[in-house]
Amino acid sequence: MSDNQQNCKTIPTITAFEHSPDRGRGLARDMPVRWAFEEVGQAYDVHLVSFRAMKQTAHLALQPFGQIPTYQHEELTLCESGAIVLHIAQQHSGLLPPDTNARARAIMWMFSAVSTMEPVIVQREVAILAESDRNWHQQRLPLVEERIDSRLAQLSNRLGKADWLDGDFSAGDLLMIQVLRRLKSSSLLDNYPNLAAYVARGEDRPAFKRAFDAQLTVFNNLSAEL
Ligand code: GTB
Repeated sequence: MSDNQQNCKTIPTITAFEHSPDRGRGLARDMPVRWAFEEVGQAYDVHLVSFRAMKQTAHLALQPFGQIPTYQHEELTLCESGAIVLHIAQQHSGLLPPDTNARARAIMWMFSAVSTMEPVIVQREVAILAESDRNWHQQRLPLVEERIDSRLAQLSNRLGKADWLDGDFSAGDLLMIQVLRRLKSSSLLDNYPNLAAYVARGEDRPAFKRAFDAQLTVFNNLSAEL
């Protein structure tokens, strides 16, 4: 192997929407992965995929559910944005604390984001995007929003006046903030100024801004082509 080959490190490749339905608002799940890469200073490539390609054999081999994002680096292929963020956080310093117990708690918050907060928030999106023509929609939406509100109240109580959920900013905050960002087009965060400020603090991080700009560039380039 030449010196050149030895020094040549490969970089991970992720997949993202070619045409993101969020129109560059950074709500699709490549966003937390991009953000994690930016936080730890890891360069990455992005392979853009169409909705059609996501359902075809080549992509299904990477992501059995036909979704984005995926992660590929050397021998490793991953899907699930939470698992990808965890892998990045474990490979680099900066997103998980070195202390064993603090690290376990940061990982706990990652799970809280994707398994306790996100499902109720996704239910609201499903209600609005896929169920608005059902005759029970007007009854269901307030119920879904009450469930979200209850989770927000609990999270708000726990966060209190702290900047982050447990000490320094961690991958737990990254995923939690990304999940809460999905409520920004609603008024649901208005009753919880500490959560709104928490989201704003996350969005103010230089790494968030770089990740956001990168995904926005995909949308802007697409718009320029049309
Ligand atoms: N649990 C998986 C993960 O975390 O990686 C979920 C992945 C997922 O839902 N991916 C979506 C997808 O590929 C994109 S992010 N959907 C295509 C399909 O299922 O056919 C979800 C998303 C889409 C659009 C918006 N938006 O427009 O605001 C926000 C979030």
